[in-house]
Amino acid sequence: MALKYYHAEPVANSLKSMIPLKEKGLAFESVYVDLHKFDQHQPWFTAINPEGQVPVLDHDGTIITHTTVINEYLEDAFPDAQPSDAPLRPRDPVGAARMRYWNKFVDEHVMNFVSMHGWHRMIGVIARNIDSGDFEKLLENIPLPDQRKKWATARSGFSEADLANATAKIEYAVDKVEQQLGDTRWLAGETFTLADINFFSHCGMMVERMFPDMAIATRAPRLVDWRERMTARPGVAAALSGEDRTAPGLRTWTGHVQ
Ligand SMILES: N[C@@H](CCC(=O)N[C@@H](CS)C(=O)NCC(=O)O)C(=O)O
Repeated sequence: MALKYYHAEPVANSLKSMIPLKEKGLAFESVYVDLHKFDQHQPWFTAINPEGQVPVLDHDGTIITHTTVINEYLEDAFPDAQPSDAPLRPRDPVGAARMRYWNKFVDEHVMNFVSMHGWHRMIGVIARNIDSGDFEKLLENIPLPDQRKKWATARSGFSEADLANATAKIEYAVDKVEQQLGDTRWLAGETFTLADINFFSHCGMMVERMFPDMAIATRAPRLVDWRERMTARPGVAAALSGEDRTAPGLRTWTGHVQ
């Protein structure tokens, strides 16, 4: 059995599938894909993932992409490799449904909105530093039309209306999580699941640093406590300790390394 994980910095999607790998104690080869050098759009990488995005899981030559799919795949392929407290996907149908409900919420209503702010602050700076001709060439290499548009928009800047809408979505998500954590210890119930990993990777980890105006400490104290319980887990800590090659001045987004 050979697992290979292609990933960038331990943040957002790259972090999201790294955590289950570590939590499950699976041995894997780590392949760093340098997004700052646009490795993800190079032919060697698009031969592996034609969509030109990280992360990618290679299991004995089978390629699995998209983090929510990768994380459920790991549950199906390695059901016996689990943290000592509980499986990452509840074994009962109701628990699994609750986990998937939160995954759907994060995938559809959180991920892209946090990402827009991240791109606005970080990718925008990177994109504006590329000369015009070179930038057009870079766009030609991007396989997904939506990602091509996102790169172009990052260069010119996202509109204030889009950014405000994204902030409102994130505030809604923070309040929803805070309320849920009043009812259950973890997002999908009494045990830590892939749902916690999803929200943490996209929003929970860096929300204060990205949005100081939200005053998370007073607005969402249960979220702060939940995050402390997450980062105390050895699997999560191991995933977070991966290398971050982001230039220090651009770390408002990745933020976990000072
Ligand atoms: N839906 C995909 C999204 C993957 C994604 O957005 N990856 C980002 C990194 S967090 C990426 O590769 N960005 C580089 C680019 O699009 O050029 C997943 O869940 O894996």
